[in-house]
Amino acid sequence: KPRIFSGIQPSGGLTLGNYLGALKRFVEKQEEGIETIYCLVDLHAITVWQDPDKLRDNTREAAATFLAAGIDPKRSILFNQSQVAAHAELAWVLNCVARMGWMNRMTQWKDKAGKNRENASVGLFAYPTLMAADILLYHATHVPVGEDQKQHVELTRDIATKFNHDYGVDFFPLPEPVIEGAATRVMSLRDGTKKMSKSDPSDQSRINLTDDPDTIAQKIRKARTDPEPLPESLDGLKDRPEARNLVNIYAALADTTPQSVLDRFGGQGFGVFKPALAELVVEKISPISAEAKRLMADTAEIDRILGEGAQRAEAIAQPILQRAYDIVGFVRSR
Ligand code: AQP
Repeated sequence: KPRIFSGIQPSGGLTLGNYLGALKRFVEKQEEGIETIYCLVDLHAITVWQDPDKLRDNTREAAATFLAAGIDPKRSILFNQSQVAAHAELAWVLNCVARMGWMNRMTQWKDKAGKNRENASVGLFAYPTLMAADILLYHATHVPVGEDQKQHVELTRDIATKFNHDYGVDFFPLPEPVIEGAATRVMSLRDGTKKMSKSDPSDQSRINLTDDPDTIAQKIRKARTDPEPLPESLDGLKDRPEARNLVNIYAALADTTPQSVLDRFGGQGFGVFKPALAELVVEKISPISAEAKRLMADTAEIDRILGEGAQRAEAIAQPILQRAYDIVGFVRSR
């Protein structure tokens, strides 16, 4: 039976990239009636230092945004990772299964640690084994993610395979990454070769789900582009990463294909396309941010929803963790 698990780090406010690559699709999966488990991965967030008050705020704000975007806490399980200790516990076991060489090849590790690896946290290095634990703890079959997380889901499959092999069991199913839609990798508005990221120092590089309509319009107006009009066909976007990014964003928000965006706007300049895109972004994002703001007025209710989600997650995770402990050979006397 398919079961979906995915997560987002509350390491800042959510961006349009998180929305199109992840959250929008989380809602679609829920609507398809699949069992869905969504996690605000606060243990992952602290792999890079977070101000504690901001982390709390960001976690609640992310939860409010999920709810505002259409995640129904009755049909999906929504919780924050640190409330279910089994994530950290299984991650330890998987740290002992994964190999240094595998982890060293992770591009996110290389990008985030940068040149100064000696000074990166051990947690940042171990990020992918914690992610493998998140997924395997629920025997999840499908993991909707943006393009950037594909490598981590593939590593999860390698870890599951090695665990099964090392212990001679057929215990962890191999999860599939699900990377769908027109905007699986939304790029920075300032640099079409860099992904849009909530931790980019430049606020102009991204659209935050909490930006007001004027800010959204201003950021899109100022987004870097080239002087050419939009082409008639996709081929014409090949060496134009900034133009391609804006077309993909439009297509994803309008639930259509990049080609049909070009059918409509091909031959027109950015003077026409950018205002149309800004209007569409505002139309799709503003109701979510308004509703999230309204929900944030009652943080006790948000905390209650996360607590209830954590209890339901725990009920699935505990038996799987206990079984993994048995397989590994830990004595269980209570
Ligand atoms: N630019 C993006 N385009 C499409 N999908 C994206 N995702 C993130 N950025 C884009 C997807 O959002 C989900 C949650 O990501 P995350 O918060 O766990 O971490 P991340 O991938 O490292 O995202 P950020 O925004 O860049 O966070 P920071 O800056 O804190 O590292 C994932 O499914 C991801 O693919």
